[in-house]
Amino acid sequence: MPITITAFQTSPDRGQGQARDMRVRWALEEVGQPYDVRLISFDMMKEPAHLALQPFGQIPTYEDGDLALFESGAIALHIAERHSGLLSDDANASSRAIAWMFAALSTMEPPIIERELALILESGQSWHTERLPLMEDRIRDRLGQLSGWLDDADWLDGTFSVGDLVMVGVLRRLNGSSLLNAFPNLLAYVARGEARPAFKRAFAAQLAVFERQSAGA
Ligand code: GTB
Repeated sequence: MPITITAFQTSPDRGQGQARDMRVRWALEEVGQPYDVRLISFDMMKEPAHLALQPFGQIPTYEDGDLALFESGAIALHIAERHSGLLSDDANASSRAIAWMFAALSTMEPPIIERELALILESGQSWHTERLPLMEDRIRDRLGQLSGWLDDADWLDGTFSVGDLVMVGVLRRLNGSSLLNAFPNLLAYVARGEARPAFKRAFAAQLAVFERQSAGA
């Protein structure tokens, strides 16, 4: 049985690759592992069969033989640990790459998601216009720190790693906002990630789901 992941049956972002199956697809493409995708609806995500795989009723999940995983970061790390290409053979470099993966998920992503949720769910609130700039300042602070670290390097710690893969995925959540524009090196960093053949294959695969849907297939 091939590796099987889950993804949205109906892509809410119209194929922009913003859902978290994208980082799992990208990691699998980087290490050259074929995979199947089980597309599921929002209703299916809340059914017992899916909740047994993902306790919060979300995508993505990952199944390989008798192993079932949830949480895109844990899945990306598992793929990186089992296959070569996303972690260095040097133990210290590998640990630093994992630190960057955690930095992406627990330092960079939360304020970005908080802003997204505020835009979607709180725009009607009286305090929204006051709160939004505060949230954006918090994101800018983090982007400034990250930009300072990256400087003119291609990747966060030497060669491309799972840390970069997850970080680029997180920064892509800012596409459509102007927040990255003040940081040309981060714009170039995201573009470098998106230029990788494995990213392109992953992106095309999830876009194809949207295009099939739109064509009514
Ligand atoms: N921490 C988990 C992980 O990293 O795996 C979070 C998983 C998660 O948030 N999954 C979302 C989900 O299943 C999809 S990715 N949501 C359904 C639910 O909770 O009921 C988040 C997402 C959704 C939509 C867009 N978009 O339209 O642009 C972007 C990202």
